[in-house]
Amino acid sequence: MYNTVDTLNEFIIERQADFPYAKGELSRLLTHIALAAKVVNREVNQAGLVDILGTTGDINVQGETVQKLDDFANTKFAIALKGSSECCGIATEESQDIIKFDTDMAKDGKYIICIDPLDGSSNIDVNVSIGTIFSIYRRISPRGHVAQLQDFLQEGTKQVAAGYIIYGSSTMLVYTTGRGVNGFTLAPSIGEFCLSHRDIQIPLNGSIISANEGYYKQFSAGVRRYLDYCKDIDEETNRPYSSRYIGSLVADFHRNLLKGGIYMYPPTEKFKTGKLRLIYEANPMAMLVEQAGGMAVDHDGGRIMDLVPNDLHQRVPLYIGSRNMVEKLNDFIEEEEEQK
Ligand code: AHM
Ligand code: MG
Repeated sequence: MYNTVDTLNEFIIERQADFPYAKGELSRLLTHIALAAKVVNREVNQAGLVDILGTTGDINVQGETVQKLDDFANTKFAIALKGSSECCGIATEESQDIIKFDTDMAKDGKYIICIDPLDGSSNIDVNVSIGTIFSIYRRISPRGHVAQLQDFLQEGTKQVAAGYIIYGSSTMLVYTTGRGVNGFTLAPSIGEFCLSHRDIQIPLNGSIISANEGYYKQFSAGVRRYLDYCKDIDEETNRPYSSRYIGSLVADFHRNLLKGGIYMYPPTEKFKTGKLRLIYEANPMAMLVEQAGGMAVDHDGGRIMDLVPNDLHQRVPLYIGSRNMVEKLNDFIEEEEEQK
C-alpha cells in the first residue's frame, strides 16, 4: 500500500525543485525535525507505561510546572536540531534565553528555529492530544558565529517554513514552506510519515468555535457579543455553531484547519495580552493558516505575522481560523471600540 504514497522524505526532495537556488539545507532541517518527532511520539505513546508522566519538580520561564515529557521533548528536539548542522540556535518555550549551538558545523548553519516542544502540557497526564509547534527563519547574523537574539525577533512574515506535529489518535506532521500546506500521517508499521493530506485548504466559513468559555466574563464586550452571535439560531448562516475546545492549541487548530472554525484566546484578567506566545505558537500557526487560505489576527485586528517581536516569550491575543469567521469577530471587536 505504502509504495503508492509519498513519504515525507520523498516529498521534501520533490519539493526542493521548487527552490532552484536551495542547496538542501532546509530539506535536511525538516528531516531532522521529523526524526525528533518520531522519538517524542514513541515516548508520548507509551507515557502511561514508563516513568515519564508527572512533573520534573521544576518551574519554567513562564512560571509553569515543567512536565517530564516537556523536558524530554525539549531535549530531543534540541539534540536533533543541533545535530542537523543547518541550525545555529533555537528559542524554546522551556528556556529563558536562546540556545546557541557552538559546534563549528552548527555555527555555520543558515537557519534558526523557534519551537514549542510540547504544547498543551496540561493534557499530557490524561491522554489527550498534544503537539509540537515549530517555525524556521533564515538567520540575520553572519554565518560562522553563534546565533544572536536578533535572529529570533523577526516578524512572522520572514518565516521560511512552519509546522506542527500532533500526537493524537494518529500522529501527523503538517508543514508549509510558503507554497501551500501538506499533512503527513505517521505509518507505525514502517515508521515513516506518509503524505495523507495534500494541499490543505481551510473552509472559508466554518461552524466550530474554540475558546475557553470558562473565561467568558473576562472577555471584552466585543468578544462576548461574537460568542453570543455564534450561539444564535439562524439557518442561513448555519448557526448555532458547535463549541469544541480541547485546550491543546495544536489539536484545536488542526481540527479547525480541516473542518473550518475559529480558535480564539482573547486577553483575560490573568493574561492581559493573551496567553499564547508570538514567536513559537502564534506565528507558525498564522503562517500555516494563511497558506491554507485562512486568517490570523490579534485583538486590534492586526495581522499576527506583521507584529515585530520584542521579547522571546512575548504573548499575544490570537484569533485564527476560517477567514469569514475571523473577519466577523473582528467586526464585533471594532464595533465595541467605536462605541467606547
Ligand atoms: P502551554 O504551551 O503551556 O501548553 O500553553 C498553551 C496552551 C495551548 O495549547 C492551549 O490552547 C491553551 O494553552 C489553553 O489554555 P487554557 O487552559 O487557559 O484554556
Ligand atoms: Mg505551548
